[in-house]
Amino acid sequence: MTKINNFMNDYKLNQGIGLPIAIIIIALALAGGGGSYYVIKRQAKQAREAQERALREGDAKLKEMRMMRDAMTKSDDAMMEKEGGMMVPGYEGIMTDKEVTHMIDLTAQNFSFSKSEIRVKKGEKIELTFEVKEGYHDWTLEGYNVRTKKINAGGEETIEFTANKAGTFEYYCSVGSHRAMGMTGRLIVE
Ligand SMILES: [Cu+2]
Repeated sequence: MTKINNFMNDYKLNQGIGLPIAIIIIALALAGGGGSYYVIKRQAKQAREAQERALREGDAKLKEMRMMRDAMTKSDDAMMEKEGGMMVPGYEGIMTDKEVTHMIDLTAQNFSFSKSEIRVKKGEKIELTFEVKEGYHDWTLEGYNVRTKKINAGGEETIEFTANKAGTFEYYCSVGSHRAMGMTGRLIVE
C-alpha cells in the first residue's frame, strides 16, 4: 500500500501521468493477489486429496489385515477340526482323539530328581525333558526300556515314548551307585 500511496502522492504531484500508472499498479496487485489466492486454494485441495487418498489406502490395508487374520483363524480351526484335536487350558499338552502329548520337565542334581513321582494316563504320549543341573546322570525307566543318555551338568535331552502299559514303574539314575543314594522315583500310569 505504501507503493500505491507513493503513486497517489506522485499523482498529486504529477496529475495526468500518475493516474493511469496507479490504475495499472492496482490492477497488477489484484491480479497477483488473485493468482496467489488460487495457488493457495489449489495447494489446499491437493493436500486434502492426498490426505483422503492416504485414508483410503489405510482402510484398504486394514481391510487386508483383517481378511488375513480371519483366514488364519479359519485355517487354524479347520486344522484342529481335521485332526480332531483341541487345546485344553491348563493342561501341558495338545489333546487329540488319537493321542495326548504329555510334556514333563525333570531335572537332576546330586543325588535326586526334581520329581519323585510322575502320574500319566495310559495311552498318553510322553515327552520328557531331562535336564542335568549338577553332576553326571541319566534317567532310566524300568519296565519300558526307556532311558536317556548319561548327561553332564548343563546338558539336557528330550525323550518320547507312549505310556501304553498301566502300572507303577520305578525310574532311577544308572550312574555308579546313584540309585542306592536315592536317585529314584516312580512313574504311575493309570
Ligand atoms: Cu545320577
